[in-house]
Amino acid sequence: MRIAAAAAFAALVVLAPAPAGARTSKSFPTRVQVTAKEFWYALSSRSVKPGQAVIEFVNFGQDPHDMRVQKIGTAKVYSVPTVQPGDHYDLSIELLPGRYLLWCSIANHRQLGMVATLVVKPGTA
Ligand SMILES: [Cu+2]
Repeated sequence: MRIAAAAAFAALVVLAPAPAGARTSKSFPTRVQVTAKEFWYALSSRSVKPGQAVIEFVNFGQDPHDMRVQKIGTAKVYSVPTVQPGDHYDLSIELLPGRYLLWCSIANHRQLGMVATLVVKPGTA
């Protein structure tokens, strides 16, 4: 009886539907963490592979910060809204091969150093 129940449970687990929004398969989104502080950005990886990614923006500073993300040579700009100190925000993004510029759009933070480059290239972990 217990074995049968365990088997039934295992079957349920196997048959459980994928979470809503999950893509077809095996590939999990790449995660990159951007740490923001006065006045710089630090990236957990300087280069990542193309594809679906989550850029986790974390404000370790004492002032509010935000982030703009733009693939160099293209017009589209992704936005992380203003994040308060100690808070974070996950930006889902489809990364294409190339270079992305990241910067804070608040006041003159970009000029003060809150800018970074993320390289996206095939073959990167
Ligand atoms: Cu800022």
